[in-house]
Amino acid sequence: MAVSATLRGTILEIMVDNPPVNALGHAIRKSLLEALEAGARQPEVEAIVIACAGRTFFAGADISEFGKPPLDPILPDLCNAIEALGTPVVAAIHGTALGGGLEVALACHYRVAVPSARLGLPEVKLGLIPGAGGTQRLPRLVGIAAATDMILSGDPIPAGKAAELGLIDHVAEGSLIEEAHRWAQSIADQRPLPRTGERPTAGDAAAIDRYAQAHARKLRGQTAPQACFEALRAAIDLPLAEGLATERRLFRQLVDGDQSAALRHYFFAERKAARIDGLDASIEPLPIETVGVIGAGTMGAGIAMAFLSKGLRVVLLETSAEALDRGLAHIRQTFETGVAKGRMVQDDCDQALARLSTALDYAALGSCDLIIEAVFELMTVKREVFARIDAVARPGAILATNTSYLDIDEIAAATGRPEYVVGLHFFSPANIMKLLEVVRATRTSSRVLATAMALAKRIGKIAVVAGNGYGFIGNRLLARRRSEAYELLLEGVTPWDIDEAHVGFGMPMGPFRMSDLAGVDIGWHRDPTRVENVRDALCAAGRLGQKVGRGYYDYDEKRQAAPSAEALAIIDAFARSQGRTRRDVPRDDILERTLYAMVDEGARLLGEGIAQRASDIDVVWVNGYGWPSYLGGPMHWAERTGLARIVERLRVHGMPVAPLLAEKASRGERFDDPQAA
Ligand code: T1G
Repeated sequence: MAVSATLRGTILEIMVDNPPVNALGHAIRKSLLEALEAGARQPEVEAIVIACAGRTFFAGADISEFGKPPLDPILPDLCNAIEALGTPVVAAIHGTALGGGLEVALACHYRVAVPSARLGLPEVKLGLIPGAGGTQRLPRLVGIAAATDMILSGDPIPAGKAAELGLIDHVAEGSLIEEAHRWAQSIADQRPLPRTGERPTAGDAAAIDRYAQAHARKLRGQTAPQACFEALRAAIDLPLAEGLATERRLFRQLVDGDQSAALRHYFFAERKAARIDGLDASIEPLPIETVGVIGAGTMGAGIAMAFLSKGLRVVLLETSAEALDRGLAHIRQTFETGVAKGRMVQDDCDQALARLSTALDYAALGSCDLIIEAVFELMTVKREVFARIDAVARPGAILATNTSYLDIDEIAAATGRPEYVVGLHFFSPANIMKLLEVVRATRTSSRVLATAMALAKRIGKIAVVAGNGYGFIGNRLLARRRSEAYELLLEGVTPWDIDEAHVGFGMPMGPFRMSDLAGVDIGWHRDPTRVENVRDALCAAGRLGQKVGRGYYDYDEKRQAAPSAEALAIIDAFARSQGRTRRDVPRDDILERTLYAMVDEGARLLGEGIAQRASDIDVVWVNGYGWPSYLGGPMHWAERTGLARIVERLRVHGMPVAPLLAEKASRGERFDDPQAA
């Protein structure tokens, strides 16, 4: 029984068991309401406790039900029914009471939670607002300021903070169920039952305005946050019933909109990425406790921190004591800043540093379970390092490369154990960025691959499997966008026009500001006499990017960017040297030429089997490159734009169309639809 009711003395205990997260799907809502109403009719029942089995209290509505016709009882009605019951109801909270789960708890008359519980309204992360009373009941319980923070950030708060705010009535230090029952017994005859409290006062609206102003940039382009603000204002201006009606109207608008569809797509895409098609799920990952990191530069230090902060031991190897000292200083400084900013507790910082050892001799890596290199991106260097790793690594150790685009088969061939070689492409800063491309080379064994995926989850990374092709997934689309952007430069479009078009689309920055930030000279052959493209021309003129104060843009001492007349002159001169004529390019064409090219490249990745599924490509570009999550990722966005339209526009621009893209477009199919026979 997913919902069972058991009378213990005069307390009716309703236990919900709907793995994996007790989502409030239709069947649960129906059974829960029936059990509550039946319990309230029993004269011997003095109070009711609602609890959940498994790892968590209700973690929200069932997201997979959105986009389908709502089935009664809808969650708002269930919550209103709970609040209106004549019998007191106590919510017993553990795990993560999120979204509709917290809204059910808010409708209960009392809330008891264990110290480790977390409570939140993450709907805004799905392009929604709390749609079952949260925008009206939470402000009445904890005040507008705290409610605004919770609803607009979507981040959960710990039980202790919830108790301070009055969101929960009692923190259960012992058995949750027993203490919930004791609480229920203690309030069973208290009347009147606590109802949703007083409306916040009009003066509280200032807290909403303050939040909106402080987060304007982060919330730009998104519809749900604006709806959250409107619903919170309704909590101040309107009686509860009218406020709930406003919330319902706003929720319905959002749930039928593109942005929520994109964010819900992304929610499931991120979880689907963890699955490797065709890999036996029963494979036991290899044990990984000590990791060798070769290279203590920005990348190596970041990778070391990614493992250290999650409890693993690290042996950090460099070629000189000075390089090691620099790496250690970077790691220590980063952890201590984390402590100062409250992101890390001192004890964890101390323990992480205690798990770090350093070495100058490869022999020190002999006991490592996994060894990863983050050395210079040159094949000869990588192969030499791998040969040295192979000579000292213990049998069964995994040998990983952090290369961002080199051929991993060629690197693996430098060892006698290619089946233990895998790509772990971290994104800088590796201790912060959640994306990890796990690259399976031709000989990588299934167990090594399964181990890499399990390790990624353990260190809190979002792993996406890629095949061993140039640029894997993320950088392959980046390279295609960059080549189209270069073409536009040669036709007379300025770098700033291209960047502005991308920022207007929702990207955090455009391709040329990004190039200046990363370094225009990444991958440059360093021969100023060899000018084969715009990038070479800029590098030859010493315009290497923000780090030298000039690239595509000029930078002042505060690193503020300004369009550069000199850079434009260099671009124009190179274009003329190529016999290119300038022409007016409509603004819409800028995005079509660059973004549709990325979609075309994504289709090629699918056709070549480099990406398992289109949604994986979305996860990579949302997480690693800043594609707006409320647009779902390039492939989801392409499907919503219309694949046939994209094919037609690519052809108008005289650009190539991948066979898979043309085929899906002609059949009216989505990329991940099963391959038609
Ligand atoms: N609905 C449906 N499936 C869900 C789900 C949900 N709410 N939450 C998780 N799952 C699935 C997930 O897809 C995965 O499936 C499995 O459960 C384990 O999840 C009206 C409108 C609870 C913190 O946004 O944040 O209520 O891949 O891998 O890392 O106002 O899941 O195994 O097949 O993430 O331990 C609001 C979303 C909904 C919470 C657990 N609630 N979930 O994390 O496991 S909208 C949320 C999470 C709403 C009301 C509104 C996390 C978690 P599979 P997992 P985890």
